[in-house]
Amino acid sequence: MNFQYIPPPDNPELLLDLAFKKARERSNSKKISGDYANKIRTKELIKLDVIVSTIVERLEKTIQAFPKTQDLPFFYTELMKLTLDPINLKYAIRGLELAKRQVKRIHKEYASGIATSSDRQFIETQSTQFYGRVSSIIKGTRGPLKTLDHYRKILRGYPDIKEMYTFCIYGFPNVGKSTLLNMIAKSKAKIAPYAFTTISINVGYTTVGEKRIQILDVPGTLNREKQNPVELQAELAVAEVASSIIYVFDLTDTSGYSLDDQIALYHKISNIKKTFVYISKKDITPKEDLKKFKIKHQEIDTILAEIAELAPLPVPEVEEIDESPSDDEDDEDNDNNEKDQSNEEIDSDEEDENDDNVVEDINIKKSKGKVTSLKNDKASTKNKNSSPNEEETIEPKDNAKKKRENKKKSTRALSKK
Ligand SMILES: Nc1nc2c(ncn2[C@@H]2O[C@H](COP(=O)(O)OP(=O)(O)OP(=O)(O)O)[C@@H](O)[C@H]2O)c(=O)[nH]1
Ligand SMILES: [Mg+2]
Repeated sequence: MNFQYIPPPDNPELLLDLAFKKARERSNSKKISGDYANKIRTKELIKLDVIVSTIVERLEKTIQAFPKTQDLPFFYTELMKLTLDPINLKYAIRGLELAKRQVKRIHKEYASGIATSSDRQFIETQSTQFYGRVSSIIKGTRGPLKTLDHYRKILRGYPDIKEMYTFCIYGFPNVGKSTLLNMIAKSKAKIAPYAFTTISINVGYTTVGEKRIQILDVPGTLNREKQNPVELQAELAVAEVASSIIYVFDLTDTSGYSLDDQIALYHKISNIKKTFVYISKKDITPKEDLKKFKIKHQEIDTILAEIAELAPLPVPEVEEIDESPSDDEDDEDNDNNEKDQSNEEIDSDEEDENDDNVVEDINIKKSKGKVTSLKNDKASTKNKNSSPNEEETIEPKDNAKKKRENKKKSTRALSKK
């Protein structure tokens, strides 16, 4: 799931400028026949139409660019609770929706008055009033648009987690987790000699033999009851995404965390997920400290080889047998599409009779969600695919059909994410 490409929301003044400019250009480019009153009326109606359609289109684009929390996988909704205020995000979107509906409603009101008038002065007064009201509605979206721009920047930092075998590099802050990620994945995560250099989840990839593996480098975790939202991102990644853990021990005193604390956290995590132990900073670790360390640990290549054993083989590309879906199947799909469409939100002008100036009054509410503890090993079972039958090259027709149906289902599921 990629949040990188949410465009910056419009600035209200620039949006108004754009809409008014387009309206002028469109009305000037139209050749209008008839008497003077008809010319003025038609020109003004064109302007009103263009202003409304431009504004509605741009607001809608911004609204659609933001993820709908109800459509997101659990991991991302929880990540949102830790990194931003989802209720506030909802209110900002609601602000734009209200503005959109208000603009549509006043357009209806003014356009019908202008369309039935032949009085030039009346038409011009109505148009001026319309421009004024539209301007104040759009200026009222300044708050929501600012909020959305702020959240857009946070969302851009979210990891693009793919559906594949994943392990998580976990441990205390400053022990060398990001250094290890960079070494394995040839990535460029920020590294620095202080705690909490990493405050969001970094993702990298590596290939071991035929196996492609996703790696998460998470913020450091202190072994304490009440964790802050940055630490809780690590817990969330472990609980919801990782199938196994590489726990990083720093036996030097450079990280600033005692070995006893690191051991206590290791016992906690290894009770939850399959955990491999890696010792960082060996180049500056006294040999006697290495000898004294009794917890089973391995070199990174050995760990990766063992992790690769756990990862499923890549699913081979299956050549589709050309078997067009039956009419019944087509009908069923069409029915579903129709049902989906009928569930779409329909803008209702009636429900917004008293919406004027509501945008300005939106009271931004705060609500902080929490991930309070590590969850059970859901992800490890979720991520384990059974190995494909390598000998099976040509499938019986029934299998091919089933496979196609499954593929359809999984595509639908993924496209939901
Ligand atoms: N000498 C030596 N220094 C290392 C090694 N691995 C990491 N470091 C140093 O340890 C410091 C912390 O490294 P990071 O990789 O940022 O540690 P981290 O665990 O990701 O830290 P947080 O993101 O704050 O949790 C940096 O100054 C690194 O250069 C190593 O193998 N040898
Ligand atoms: Mg780091």
